[in-house]
Amino acid sequence: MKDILTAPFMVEMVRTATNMYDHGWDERNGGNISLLLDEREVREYLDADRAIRTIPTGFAAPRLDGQYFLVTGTGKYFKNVQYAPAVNLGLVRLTNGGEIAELLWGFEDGGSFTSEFPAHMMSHVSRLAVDPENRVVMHCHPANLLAMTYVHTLDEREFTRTLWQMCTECIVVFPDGVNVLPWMLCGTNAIGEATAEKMKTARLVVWSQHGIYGAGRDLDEAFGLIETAEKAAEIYMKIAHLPRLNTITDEQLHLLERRFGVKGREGYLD
Ligand code: 2HA
Ligand code: ZN
Repeated sequence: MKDILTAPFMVEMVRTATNMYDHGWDERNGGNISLLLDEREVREYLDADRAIRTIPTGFAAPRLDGQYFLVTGTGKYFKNVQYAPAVNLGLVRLTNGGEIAELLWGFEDGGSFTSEFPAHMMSHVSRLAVDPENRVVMHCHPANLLAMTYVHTLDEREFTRTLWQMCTECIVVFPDGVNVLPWMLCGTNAIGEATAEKMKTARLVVWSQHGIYGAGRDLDEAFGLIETAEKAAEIYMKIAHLPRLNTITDEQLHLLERRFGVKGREGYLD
């Protein structure tokens, strides 16, 4: 059996959590990541038939029955993931239609998966229906996107258009746009269901006055989506209070669509 700490999925997870912390997106215990794994790669590193303990999830997700996830722990600090992965991360397999998580590795201090596990798992279901290659759901608290939800309309078309106008690359990176939830109580099945619904039409979902969710085929894609949206929000927060003399026009956004072979969300460009 190979050492799981050397597994490419583990190395990448630790690097990503560290990088997110270094970006200031995950203060204290803020943020969470879940990474869908292949059974074949998991079995290279552990005996997947021996559960350390079982943890009820509190929701059903039949689509995910038998699936393996590497996930950050509740109350755990991203800052510490690199120093103690086996305490701050856990590897679980969902069984009983998603109602039970079998812990196969990690959470060594008796811990459990993130409080946002419902939002993560329900979002995986939504994204897998759109893109069978989706593997990652990521949540964090980037300051400028949060700030923007205090001063910008939460209308999804307007929110997306503003971000597209802030950096030339935005429409290329997230042509599907950014969906937005109003403030809701976090850690509940209700916000999980609402997030998953929004994940059907975009890989980025803003939680107003809280943070953002990103989804992607790998950790780099999810990270890069959030990174790009956060950069755009930063520029917006630098200029929102100033007279705007120039912008990226819809005509120019159409030029970008053609040049890069992407299509902005239906009805979002004039
Ligand atoms: O504590 O970010 O949304 C982790 C969170 C909750
Ligand atoms: Zn959060």
